[in-house]
Amino acid sequence: MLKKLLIANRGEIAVRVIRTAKALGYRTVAVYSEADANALHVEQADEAVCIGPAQVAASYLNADAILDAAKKTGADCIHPGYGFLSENSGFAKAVKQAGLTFVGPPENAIELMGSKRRSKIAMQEAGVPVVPGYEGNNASDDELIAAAQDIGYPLMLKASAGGGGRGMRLVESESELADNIKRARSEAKQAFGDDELIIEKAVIEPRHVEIQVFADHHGNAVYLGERDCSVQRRHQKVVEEAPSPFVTPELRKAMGEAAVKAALACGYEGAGTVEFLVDKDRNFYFLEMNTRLQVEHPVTELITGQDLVAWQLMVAEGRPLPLTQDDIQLNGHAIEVRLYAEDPASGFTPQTGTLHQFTPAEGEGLRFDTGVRSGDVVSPHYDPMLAKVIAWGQNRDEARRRLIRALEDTTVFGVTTNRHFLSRIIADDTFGAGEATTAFLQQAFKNDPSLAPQPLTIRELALSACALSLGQSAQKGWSNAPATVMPMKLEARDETVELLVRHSGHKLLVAHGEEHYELQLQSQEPGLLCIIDNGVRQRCQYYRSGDSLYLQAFGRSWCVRDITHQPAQGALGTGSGKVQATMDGAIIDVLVAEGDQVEQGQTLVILEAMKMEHPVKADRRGTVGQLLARKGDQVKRGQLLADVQSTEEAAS
Ligand code: MV4
Repeated sequence: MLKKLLIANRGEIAVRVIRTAKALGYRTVAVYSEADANALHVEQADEAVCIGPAQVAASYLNADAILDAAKKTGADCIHPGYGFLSENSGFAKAVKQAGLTFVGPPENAIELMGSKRRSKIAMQEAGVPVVPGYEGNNASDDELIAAAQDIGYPLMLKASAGGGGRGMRLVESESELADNIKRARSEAKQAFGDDELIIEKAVIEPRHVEIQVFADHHGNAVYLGERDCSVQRRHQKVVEEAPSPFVTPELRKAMGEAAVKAALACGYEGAGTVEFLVDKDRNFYFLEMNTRLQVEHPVTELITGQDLVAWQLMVAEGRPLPLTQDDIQLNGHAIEVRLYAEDPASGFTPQTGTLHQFTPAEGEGLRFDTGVRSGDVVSPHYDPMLAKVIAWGQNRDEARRRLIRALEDTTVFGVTTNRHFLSRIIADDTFGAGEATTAFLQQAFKNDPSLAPQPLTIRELALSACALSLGQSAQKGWSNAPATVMPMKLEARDETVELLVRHSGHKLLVAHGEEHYELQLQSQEPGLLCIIDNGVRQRCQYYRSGDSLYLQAFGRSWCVRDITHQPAQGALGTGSGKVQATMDGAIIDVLVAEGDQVEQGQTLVILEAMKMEHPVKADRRGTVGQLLARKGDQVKRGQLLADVQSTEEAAS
């Protein structure tokens, strides 16, 4: 009997494995790097061992340190999670040699599946459909060129040691072949230390459909349906769902049986995933087999009602699979998205920083798998995935609706995330119709607004001003004192916006150039405002950290910085001296005369617009040269009102 499980991983997958292991009565051991000392997976494990510094090569990839930790704690089995050492046959072997149980397949299955060429030959022999191509042993350039003649174009050159899209090249015509072979070889050598290449016919706009398989020590193997992971960006999965909207019951059975054949052919044990490409005519082709539990396993769990980590542990214990193929029923639909700290509006650059607040949404059919909580720091050392957000529904649209709500209602303050990009994909019509292929993000979705910076709307600006002005007053709400106009300067992304804010009673009127917006405050509590917006009660969550304000409302989230009290321009704080009307209105007072000395920020004239009084101020210190504004004048936005000359200018 196994008693103590060491999890050789971090983040959400470590937390996920610990959850089931504890529930089944195992003691759990976490390993962690110095950067992860306070991480959730460390907190949740019964025991934890530091295995080295932040760099993965020195910690999570350090097999010796992990085996030492197992020895020190008396762990009798090791779960590798995904990534890191999970598909390293040498590690699986070392675990066994140390007298421990590896919760994963035998090392020779890992090794076979690590070679595209050898696995493809093995699958072909087992009767699993593969993409037609050429898999010569260490084929020379001439052999590859000759083979390409028979295969035809377009074709794919793939590094035998590659995987997940690395070391792969599409070749459209014969004239491009020789050059591509050269480049592919040098890339493969660089990336994998092995320049062996194979050729395949290119499948056009394929879908990525993978089958979850399980095998035990007693010769049993089953499939637990498929997952459709066609929505990918640069070979990173973005959306995963089960079942696939493209797979018919007949196709499911054919692919499932092929995947089981694949598992049996390589003496597989435990959890595995057989990846296939599916073309528009529903032909399917073996691509590769992942010899680990996958990131996207939760969608399979939600539609089968099974705990795949529990199955892995049963298999590791030498027990038979808990269900036969006929017992495995699929129920409903599940969709998972990967919530990342990254900015889709600037090329998906990873974001780092403190996660001031992270509160997963709650609701029927929702599951969050996460390794972080409020207050954690998203560091540059590791993958910036914050959580997997998974929704189950009776049908696909119910799962979609629930997932969109979950994304919109999850509070994330502190780092920019891809949540809006994700909810736009799930809501998209092409995706909704089940028509997304691996080309979806590059084609139908490539001009989506979530992929470009969007200026804040006047409504978002008004709400920002509302939250900021509440933060400043000590009492609840605004006073009933006569209306005052406050200028406010906000920085959002790269833009700076100047607002005029007036509140009276519970009303707030915000002007930005010619736009204006009215909001009414209904109630407030820390971090939450209830407002009436155009007659509709809405909620807004916010978090203030220094002069940064994070907000979330209307299904969006954004951040502004209050720079009202910072010097206008640069350290010297000097503007051009050309003082203009900030909006269309009437001059109701002129407070200075030509020749007056004025300070930067001194009010020169009062402009009335939208029933509010707006002070128009000098943007530098100096002498009022021309004064063009006269009491009673109607002025247009941008109209020159006064010219403040710097003292040096006036002297010359
Ligand atoms: C292909 C292909 C078309 N034809 N092979 C990319 C990841 C790697 N596992 C295999 N990949 C592909 N192999 C042939 N013969 C197209 C892809 C491919 C792809 C596959 C799955 C998911 C997303 C993809 C995105 C671009 C290309």
